[in-house]
Amino acid sequence: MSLQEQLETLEKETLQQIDNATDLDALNQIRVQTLGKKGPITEVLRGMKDLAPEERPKVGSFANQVRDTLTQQIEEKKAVLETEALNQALAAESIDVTLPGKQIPQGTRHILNKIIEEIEDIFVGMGYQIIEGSEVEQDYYNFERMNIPKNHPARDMQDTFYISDELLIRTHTSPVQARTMETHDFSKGPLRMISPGKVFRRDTDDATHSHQFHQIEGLVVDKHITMGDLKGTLEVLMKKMFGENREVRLRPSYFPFTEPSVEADVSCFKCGGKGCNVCKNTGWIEILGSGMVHPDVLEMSGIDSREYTGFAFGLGPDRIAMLRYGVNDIRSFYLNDTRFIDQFKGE
Ligand code: FA5
Repeated sequence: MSLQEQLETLEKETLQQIDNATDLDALNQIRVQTLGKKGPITEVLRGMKDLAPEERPKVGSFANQVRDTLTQQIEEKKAVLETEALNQALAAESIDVTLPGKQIPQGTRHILNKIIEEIEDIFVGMGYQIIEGSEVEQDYYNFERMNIPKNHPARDMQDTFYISDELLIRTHTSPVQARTMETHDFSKGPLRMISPGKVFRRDTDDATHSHQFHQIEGLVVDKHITMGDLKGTLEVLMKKMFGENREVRLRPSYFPFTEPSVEADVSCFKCGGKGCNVCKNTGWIEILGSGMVHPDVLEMSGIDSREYTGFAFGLGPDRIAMLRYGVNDIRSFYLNDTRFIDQFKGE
């Protein structure tokens, strides 16, 4: 068989093989076998040296033509196979947009944080500053500056966790009173602040007591501050929290750092004062402790108690949340059970 005939046969057979190739691997193999360095075309071109000189250009150009045809056919077939492979992959990965999506669980703000923020907003609207106190506090600020010296019986009600003899985790937010009073510059205006935060006590946990809970301290000091200012302020707070018809009642009480001291009650938001299970049939709900800042507390902070007076209060947002949402166990707030927390998502 002449070289020319060999090439013609090769072309025919290879075109057939290309046509039959069903995947890219097979096609690549044909390419390497036919057009590669050890392939038949290279072989033919090598054998040209044995041809008569006048035959060489003819056979040479024919060999090149065959190589070009095969290369082009392989490229075209490759494009076809690639498109097929892509279509197959797309079909296999097709997405059913009508299937329901995967729900990614979304967190929510804790209801206690929401209550605290709501109370903060009310007081910011009345020109109060929000002060952040420290959960680790000195015995001196937590007790002594609040008129509760060492061995004072009032310490019994607020036992806590001590870090050292002089350092403890605070039992109430009242030490923030002393800290803000001693730094406030009265030439810039009255002192009006609230301070929310965590407090800790050696209380036995039950439905209404937790060893860790929240308080919001409130303090106003200026010239001519009276109990009337205290009552009016608490009324604004209660009406905003529990509805416009709420009334506030003050009852005598005792705190070492206020004189006089009062417990503030709000008229029951459920029965309006007639008596029900929320107010234990009294018509009133006890909401916070407060009073006029004791002159000794003012003096210990370097404030002249003959010129300045003030009121202070401390409320428990945990108890307010319990009342408002009918939660009957304070411990539910601290269990990290998302089924409980999620109930307040819309609030
Ligand atoms: C005080 O802690 C005073 N520092 C409040 C105060 C501030 C009075 C400024 C006068 C002037 P008392 O111990 O009553 O007071 O606590 C205040 C509020 O904290 C209570 O009304 C209650 O709502 C909440 N509370 C007290 N103990 C617990 C507890 N174990 N668990 C949950 N809430 C509590």
